[in-house]
Amino acid sequence: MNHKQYSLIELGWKSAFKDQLSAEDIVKTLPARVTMTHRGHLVVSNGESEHLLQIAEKGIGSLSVQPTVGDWLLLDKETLIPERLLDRTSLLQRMGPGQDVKLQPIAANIDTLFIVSSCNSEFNLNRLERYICLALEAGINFVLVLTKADLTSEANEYRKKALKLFSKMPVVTVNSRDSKSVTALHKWFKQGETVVLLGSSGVGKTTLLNTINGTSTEKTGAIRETDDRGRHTTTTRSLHVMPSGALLIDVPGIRELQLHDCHAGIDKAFPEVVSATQMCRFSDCSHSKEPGCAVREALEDGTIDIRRLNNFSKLKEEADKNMEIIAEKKKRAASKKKRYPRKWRK
Ligand SMILES: Nc1nc2c(ncn2[C@@H]2O[C@H](COP(=O)(O)OP(=O)(O)OP(=O)(O)O)[C@@H](O)[C@H]2O)c(=O)[nH]1
Ligand SMILES: [Mg+2]
Ligand SMILES: [Zn+2]
Repeated sequence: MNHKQYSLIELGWKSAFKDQLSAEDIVKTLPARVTMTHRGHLVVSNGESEHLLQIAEKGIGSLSVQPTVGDWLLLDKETLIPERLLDRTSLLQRMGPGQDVKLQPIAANIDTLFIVSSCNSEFNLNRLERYICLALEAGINFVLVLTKADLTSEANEYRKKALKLFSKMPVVTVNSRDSKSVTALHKWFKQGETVVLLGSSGVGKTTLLNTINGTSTEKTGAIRETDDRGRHTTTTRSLHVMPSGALLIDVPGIRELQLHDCHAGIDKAFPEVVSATQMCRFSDCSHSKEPGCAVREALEDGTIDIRRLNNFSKLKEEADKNMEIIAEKKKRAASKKKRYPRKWRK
């Protein structure tokens, strides 16, 4: 984060957090926001100073959940050890990559999600729908930012395709390197409000951050010309105070956004598919051969698009599978916790 001094309010402190403090908390603890996360450690700030917190053992000490960028922690005034994680106003999470698949927080206490994609071969409707499901599940405002509009004559075509995905989603095309072009995003940058940038590597998240911030402090990286893929230049999650007073979170490019058990978000993202499935004669209709299938009818009359139907089914299956994994992990964690108490070290 920039090395200026800030008030808690400038870091996004709101009554929703303050209301969680008891009289004893006010005397004994300091609220601090997680401004950076990197494998084994976190950086927290109370506006006046920053502290590095290392995770001593694999786990979260006396905190029952893993903190992420944007979280508010109460630190012991004397030792600066985190005592409590304040309830979040919102949380973006996904199923983490790798073999040991588990629920992974991405960012907390977010007001607006900028889904960042580019006007090139990176643009993918199925992938964008994943981000929409995630935002709807988390109950946060979201905007699609299509970058690299300066590198194509077809920016408007990309925009039109994206507008069909979700009727209430604003779609803005920009050149992330140009501050004038980026002014179209300013209306979402309100003082004390937190905006997070999510998208694949190389779409220009850090470039946007630098342009909005009017600096070039954060490292950006060239993409491969052959397939428009980035090189995973950003490796930490970090929160920055913008000149407008808004807080902007940059995260490393996401390789594959695996949805967690977000059935409600998926249903909201595909309203036309859900309403057709509810009209099928049989409640367990597989939409293949059954008589009275409203989904097949809707496909024929064009109310439903086959790509969207297929993506909906795929995401639902994924959410089902991950729901089971999450339940299983919870059970195992509950029994493990009793045996290995976890500790923080300063
Ligand atoms: N012409 C043009 N180039 C852009 C635009 N946005 C980003 N770039 C370039 O694309 C490359 C990747 O940008 P980054 O900002 O590093 O991408 P990122 O999304 O932060 O990538 P990761 O950190 O790997 O997730 C850089 O060379 C940028 O200069 C844009 O709107 N127009
Ligand atoms: Mg980056
Ligand atoms: Zn059916």
